[in-house]
Amino acid sequence: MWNRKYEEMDREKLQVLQFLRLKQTIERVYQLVPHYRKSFQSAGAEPGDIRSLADLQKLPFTVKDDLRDNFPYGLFTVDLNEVVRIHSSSGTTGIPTVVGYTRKDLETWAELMARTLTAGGATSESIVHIAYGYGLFTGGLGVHYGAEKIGATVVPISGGQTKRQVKMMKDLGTTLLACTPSYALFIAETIAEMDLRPSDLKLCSGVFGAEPWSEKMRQVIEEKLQIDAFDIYGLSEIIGPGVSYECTAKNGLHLSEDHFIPEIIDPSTGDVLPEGATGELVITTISKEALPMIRYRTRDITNLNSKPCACGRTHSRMTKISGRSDDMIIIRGVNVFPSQIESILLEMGGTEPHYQLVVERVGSLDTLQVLVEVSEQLFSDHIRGLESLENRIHIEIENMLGVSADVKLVEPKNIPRSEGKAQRVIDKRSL
Ligand code: DLL
Repeated sequence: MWNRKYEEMDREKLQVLQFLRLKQTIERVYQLVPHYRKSFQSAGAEPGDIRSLADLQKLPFTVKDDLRDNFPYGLFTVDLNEVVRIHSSSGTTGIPTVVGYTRKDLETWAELMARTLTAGGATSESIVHIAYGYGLFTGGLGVHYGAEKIGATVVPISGGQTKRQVKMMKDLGTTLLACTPSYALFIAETIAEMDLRPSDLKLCSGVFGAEPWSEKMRQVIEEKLQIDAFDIYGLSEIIGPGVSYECTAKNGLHLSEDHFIPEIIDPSTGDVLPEGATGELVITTISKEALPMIRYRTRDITNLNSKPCACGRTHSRMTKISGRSDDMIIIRGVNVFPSQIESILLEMGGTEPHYQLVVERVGSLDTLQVLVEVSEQLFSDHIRGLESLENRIHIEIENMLGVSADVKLVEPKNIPRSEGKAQRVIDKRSL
């Protein structure tokens, strides 16, 4: 564990700390950010009304559009001369949003990433290969500063040139890989293409995140790379990676509650749900300086559990993100998350973890096409085998999710590979 004092803090003490930090944060945004003052006032709330952690519910939510409306610096609580770094959220639509960090924010972020990487097996002896993109995306630099804080040896390779990446990992004796889960698979394929085996490398573990991935996908990655794969979660608006991370129990991601207060809400009504219920994760930052966030709606779907964990950490665990409320595809009224289809595809056998969902509207009817790659071996077998697999997947999706999908098996290596976040859904309805 990187920081026993905080990671194992008694929950009662933790709540006292949270309340103190929350009060300071609320005063700060109320005094310094016109947007928050206005939104608190229209909700009829003042900082003095927050007398317990539960009172947080009296405050309004913050959403992505608030960042856009106040672009670029409108929600910052410090002068620009105190801001030492800018990152940007990876959203591809609409006006971009930027986030800022003071020097202290960068220290907090490095601390959180040191916890994350330590939980994922890193020590000062590790050689950490960072294939998350460097730049405005928070993945590369976020992991970078955490790994340096631990004293690990950092290889800041960023994404791309996958064969060169494999060669570097082999030559340098890399022990820990950090990238998106889809890129980890691409790296695994490339290792095989280069006629290498996982045992030719010294990789022991990997910290993967920035996109949803199923439990089944973890098994595939662990098997193909012969490593322990850990899920790490975060978002730029809150700090970047380092918001929550898996420990060796691999039974939920510990959310650093000494810096963030999580809530789960019903995404349609905004009501706060009881512990254990699945809904949208809302986060309030309680230590950030440049850009504190009050009740930020992440759009990510998960649930929380504050029961003790086998690892000794006391911070609540969130289950793996099942999807984003805005990534959820609604096919003829049925809500479908790409990760549900991913699980079905990987359960089947004969398919590879490379797939795409194409949604179209024909007349007034939504159609869902599932494109999935088959394994080399199956592809070279009899054509009838392919047809029967298509049928079985079709039936399974219909049984499990209640939607009928047109399943199309495609040749190995025909679905585009990604070096960052994979694009799983192509929704032609909104084009
Ligand atoms: O993706 C930060 C990050 C970098 C996290 C590297 C982990 C590793 P954004 O680009 O702002 O930040 O995207 C944030 O990505 O709201 C989720 O929808 C999704 N996401 C991030 N981590 C996970 C994960 C980074 N482990 C958005 N599982 C979030 C599922 C994830 N989704």
